[in-house]
Amino acid sequence: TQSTELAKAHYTSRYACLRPCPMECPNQQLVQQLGIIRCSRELEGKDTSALSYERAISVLKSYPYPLTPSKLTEVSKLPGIGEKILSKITEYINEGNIKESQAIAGSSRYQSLCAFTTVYGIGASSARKLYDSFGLRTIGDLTEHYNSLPPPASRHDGNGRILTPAPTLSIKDALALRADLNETIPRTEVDMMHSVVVAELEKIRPGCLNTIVGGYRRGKVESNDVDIVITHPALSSGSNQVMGLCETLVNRLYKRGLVTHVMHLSGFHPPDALRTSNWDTLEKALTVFILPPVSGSRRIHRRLDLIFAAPETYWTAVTGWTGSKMFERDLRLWAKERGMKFDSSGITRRRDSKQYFPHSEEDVFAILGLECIAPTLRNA
Ligand code: TTP
Ligand code: MN
Ligand code: MN
Ligand code: MN
Repeated sequence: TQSTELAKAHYTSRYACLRPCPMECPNQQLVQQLGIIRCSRELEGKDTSALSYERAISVLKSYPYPLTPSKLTEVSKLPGIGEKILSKITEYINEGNIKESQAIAGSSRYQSLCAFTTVYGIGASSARKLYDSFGLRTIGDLTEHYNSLPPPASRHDGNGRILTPAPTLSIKDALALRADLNETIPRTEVDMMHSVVVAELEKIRPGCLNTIVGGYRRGKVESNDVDIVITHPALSSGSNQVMGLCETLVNRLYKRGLVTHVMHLSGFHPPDALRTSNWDTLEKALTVFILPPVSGSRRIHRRLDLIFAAPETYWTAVTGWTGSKMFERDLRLWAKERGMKFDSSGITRRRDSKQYFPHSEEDVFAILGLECIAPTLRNA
């Protein structure tokens, strides 16, 4: 049904979804230094500049050779490498470091804003406000500040209904759990968390299919959270059963003491609650999870994201939640430029709203006219 001519993947592609990119690249140091500038632009609300850096960094991450002076001409022709970023790359090649990156990393404002955004729920603009308007500088200052505020006790929607039995994660809670939530999760523990969740799911609704997605699927040795996409072959998109399943599972995990907080449960929050554009319409729960106690071992709170899809959109959900963020951004852009709409909740042809129901991840790429890139090479 699809044209057999698939766009070929290559490191010079303008689209991240056509650039094979391993987890670690040959120019990791340069990428790290440019990352400091990107991060600073984002913290200062300079979103356009942050995005240019993000794009350039993504292109460099896919560049398969160690950078040397003789490679500069080729690098200057790569997509997204403008004059400004090229001068930083040149500086790095000649000097071994970038002055601006070092200045930023050493500035106390950058250090404070970075520290503030390690608290779940504090983004760049909140961080700036805490720094500029409240004069806060350290995590200690933050703790004092939030302890002096009345507790935000809004567990009800506008109609007085309880949102969920599990409490949401207030900034105060997030501060208390900061050490836990900032600790990365080794693959063996991701596997354990997955087994526990799937065992509970099986008790509610046997026969579900699921995939661990996100950074884990891209090969990350240590993840920041666990993302699982779930479907059931017998649930169709017309019914509300998938949504029911999301809530039932989360409530069960909460009652067992496995989920301690629920930051978002689809259907009860407006879609823009995540403050991300292009977000999908899938049912999902963003939670804090803790493994059952094992005698003698410390229990660490972990972030767990559960995403529920109807069987028809399972493979778009898996593709859309595998990432990376830039890979996903360019999948959407690529699709849009070809008259299609892609997100985790499906593929639609714009002209006649025709929907596609891929039978595999390869099928997702084929429908979009793309060569399929292995998940471990989607780190652009
Ligand atoms: P995350 O769990 O935020 O990121 P990650 O799994 O890639 O890495 P880690 O958790 O270790 O930090 O997001 C999961 C996937 O969801 C991500 O890989 C792509 C998709 N996603 C987007 O497309 N856009 C976004 O803004 C976010 C937050 C996620
Ligand atoms: Mn150029
Ligand atoms: Mn993740
Ligand atoms: Mn996640």
